[in-house]
Amino acid sequence: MNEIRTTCAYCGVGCGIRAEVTGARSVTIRGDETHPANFGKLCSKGTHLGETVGLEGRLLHPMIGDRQAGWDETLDLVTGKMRDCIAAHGPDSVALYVSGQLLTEDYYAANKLMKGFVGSANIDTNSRLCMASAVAAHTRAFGEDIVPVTYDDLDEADLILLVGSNTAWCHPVIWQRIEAAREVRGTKIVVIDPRRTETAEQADLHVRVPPDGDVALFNALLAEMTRRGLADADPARCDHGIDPGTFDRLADLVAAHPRMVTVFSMGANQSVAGTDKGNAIINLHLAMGRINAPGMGPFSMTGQPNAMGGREVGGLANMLACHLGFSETERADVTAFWKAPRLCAGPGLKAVDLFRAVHDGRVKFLWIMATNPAVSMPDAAFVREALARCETVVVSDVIAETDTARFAHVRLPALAWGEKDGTVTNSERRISRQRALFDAPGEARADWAIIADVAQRMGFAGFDWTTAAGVFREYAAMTALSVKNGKVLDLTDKAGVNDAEYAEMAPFVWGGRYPLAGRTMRQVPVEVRTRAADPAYPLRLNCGRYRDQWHTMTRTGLSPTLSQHRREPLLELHPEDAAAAGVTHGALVRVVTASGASIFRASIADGQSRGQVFVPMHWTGAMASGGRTNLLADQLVDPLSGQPGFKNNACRIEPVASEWRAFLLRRDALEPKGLVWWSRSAIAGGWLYELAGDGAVDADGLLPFGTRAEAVDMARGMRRLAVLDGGGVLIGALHVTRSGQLPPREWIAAQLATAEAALPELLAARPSAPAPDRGSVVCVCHGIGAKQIMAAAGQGAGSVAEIGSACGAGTNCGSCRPAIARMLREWHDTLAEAAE
Ligand SMILES: Nc1nc2c(c(=O)[nH]1)N[C@H]1C(S)=C(S)[C@@H](COP(=O)(O)OP(=O)(O)OC[C@H]3O[C@@H](n4cnc5c(=O)[nH]c(N)nc54)[C@H](O)[C@@H]3O)O[C@H]1N2
Ligand SMILES: Nc1nc2c(c(=O)[nH]1)N[C@H]1C(S)=C(S)[C@@H](COP(=O)(O)OP(=O)(O)OC[C@H]3O[C@@H](n4cnc5c(=O)[nH]c(N)nc54)[C@H](O)[C@@H]3O)O[C@H]1N2
Ligand code: SF4
Ligand SMILES: [Mo]
Repeated sequence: MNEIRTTCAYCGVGCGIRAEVTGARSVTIRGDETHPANFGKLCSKGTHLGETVGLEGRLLHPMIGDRQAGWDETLDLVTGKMRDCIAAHGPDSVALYVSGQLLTEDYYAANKLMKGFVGSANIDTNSRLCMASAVAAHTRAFGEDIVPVTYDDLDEADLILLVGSNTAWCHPVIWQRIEAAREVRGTKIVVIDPRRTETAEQADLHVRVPPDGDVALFNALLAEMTRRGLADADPARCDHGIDPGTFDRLADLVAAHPRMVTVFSMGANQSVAGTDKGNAIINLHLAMGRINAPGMGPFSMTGQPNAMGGREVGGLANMLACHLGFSETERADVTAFWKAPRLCAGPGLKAVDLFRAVHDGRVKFLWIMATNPAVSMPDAAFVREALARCETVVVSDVIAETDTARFAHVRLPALAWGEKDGTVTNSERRISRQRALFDAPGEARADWAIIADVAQRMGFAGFDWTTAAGVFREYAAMTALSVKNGKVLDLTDKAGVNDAEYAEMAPFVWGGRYPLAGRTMRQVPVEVRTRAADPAYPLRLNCGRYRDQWHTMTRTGLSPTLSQHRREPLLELHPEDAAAAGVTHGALVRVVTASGASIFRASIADGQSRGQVFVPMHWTGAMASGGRTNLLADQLVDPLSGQPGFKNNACRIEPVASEWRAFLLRRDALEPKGLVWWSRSAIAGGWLYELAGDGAVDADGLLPFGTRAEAVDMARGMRRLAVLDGGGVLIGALHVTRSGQLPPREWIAAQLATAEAALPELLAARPSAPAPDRGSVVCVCHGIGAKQIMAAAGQGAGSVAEIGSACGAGTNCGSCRPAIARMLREWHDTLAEAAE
């Protein structure tokens, strides 16, 4: 048995995994019970990582335009363009845009190349869209970017405030840990979020804060605690817009529980007041002395697997490596350590400004690594225009066709999770190893090795590492400079690890459990700031994540299992807003902002507050014609951190009409043209498309070639087609209606690539002897549907655990347990109503 311990590819929880390699490209995944981040647990995404290690869609060779080229030719080209650009236009005409999905070793190499040798700090990271406000808040309050808690503090807290965090979906293993604390010690959970998420549903108290109302809320809390003699501060009282009863309950909870952890993530950071939100939270902890002791502290949770590692090695344009700034001494120290010929003089351009500089031609050479800015940056149409104008765009990715890769002059194939080898740092400052499970496919190479190769071709010394361990040792040794400059970050005891020790290195936390104990900490005055109202765009547009999708879906979008949870990008809205706009549940709706417009499927949900709508961030041009959230987001940023205010744009909505609607099954993907709407979703053996259009339906263009059967049902306005290959295997199906209802998709989708169903069944999209309808899938691990769960409830299963014993749902990764709890509550409410 070939079992390898590694770390999950996805979120900042940083779960340890035991991977058993079972074949050339197959692996069995389970949680590592010895890893201190997760003690064996994994969420749905981690559990199903094995589905994403295939080579489908991978970029396996260097590409110049559409031509496959050798590494030498390609890197000579990249180096030549970079050198010419620097010679003709100076170092600042070159930029790197990198990512928290790089390993620390990759990040270190990229940062050293740009800041030390190209001589420009124009290297920024997608963490600018994610953590930059928390970094700025930490730096203002603590003098260094330090997270002052570890996961142990969650176990030992009596009160946990979750601010702008849908923890049950985005950090599910942390959520399970919080729930365990509630079971063990009765920890109270408060969710501060404008909408009722699955996390909020599970909380003891849900505070529906108005969009960007957090600074006012935390100031008001601080004032109230001061009034009660529990805090020492002088904040201005301000109107917080929370109903008085809820505010009093929150204040009572805060007053009663000194062991309080305040977790914050994107609802705090992604705001034009993101830095002040972080400091408002930290201020409360400082004023109440709730920091540097068990079970208490402000806790900015990281999003990406290595967001924290990137912060350590200086991935952000406004820092040097190892938490150092740009003072004379710090610059001199770094220059000496790197033997840097021309260290950058000061901060470089932050992401939004960086793409502006690409747009107006100041930056002419852009190298993008491990991020998909054509989708994930705000004002995506502007970003695409910038990419299209740029003289040289180099993209290092693991996937061949991303929305960003379409603009690349050169594409460099990088090692993916499962092949790469190095370290990542999670939310609690824990450094863990990611280890390779498979050999490098095709000609793919480690990101750090590609960067080092370019640096050496440029003639720069100090890039002759031969292993990831070599890069890590150099970084660890460099933290002597942070120590010298009075910082906490210190890995110098790892600077001497040999290759074997590095290979075996066990997870460890740097900075210890209370890294700020004994250090100076300050309360920072914060300002209530929000966006101006605009009568043309009366609704607030909020956005965020789905439980089973990761960012721009380049990997999770390929998983049939993970795609079951949400197949389409939905616009969630309050029933009264829907009625006012003439939008019905399940219909298409156009969202319009000052920046752009995009179409979504409407989902009327009372979890949304009146006047606010919610959309997912995930869908790309490769997956749908609509659902393009960042066409809607503007370029407004927090003035201190430069982080975009993604969560609060102004919009209006309008219904979208189409003459027909359809679904389509196919083995391989295509991008339909000329439709009102399309989106696709992975199913076993192919893709399920949802379509809407006007005029004639181009069945020939949509369906593959094969033996075709067709049925037309005039009465119901339906046309149904099925395509079989020579062996009777279903290779395509198209069901169109101009007036009626389309049948449910899951049964017929399961027939794709099989020869099990009879033609009349395929044309009806249901089996002749119908199997019991399991309803929409809730538990993706065991494939248990809503109707099966309700049936178990009907037979007396009264708790999530009892549902698990009855039908298995929720017993594997546990990501669906909040959804089951909600269903049980709704079931009991219905029973109670019926009894009245
Ligand atoms: N399933 C899944 N998990 C992920 C990811 C993923 O793509 N998919 N990505 C990872 C990454 S990189 C990140 S950064 C994290 C993000 O993790 P989260 O921050 O939990 O995720 P989001 O859904 O973006 O936003 C969280 C919540 O902020 C709320 N919010 C919006 N405006 C406000 C406001 O003004 N105040 C408050 N208090 N709340 C507000 C939203 O309603 C939303 O419920 O998730 C990580 N984990
Ligand atoms: N509207 C809106 N927009 C948002 C957000 C939001 O909440 N709302 N959230 C923001 C946040 S917090 C984040 S973190 C960003 C995320 O946004 P992105 O970083 O753009 O999202 P990903 O899809 O994770 O892109 C990662 C890319 O790197 C590739 N990749 C994966 N591993 C490797 C590797 O090892 N090497 C290389 N070279 N490539 C690799 C993947 O194939 C993929 O193309 O989105 C931001 N944008
Ligand atoms: S919580 Fe889930 S996605 Fe995050 S690291 Fe753990 S298994 Fe991976
Ligand atoms: Mo993120």
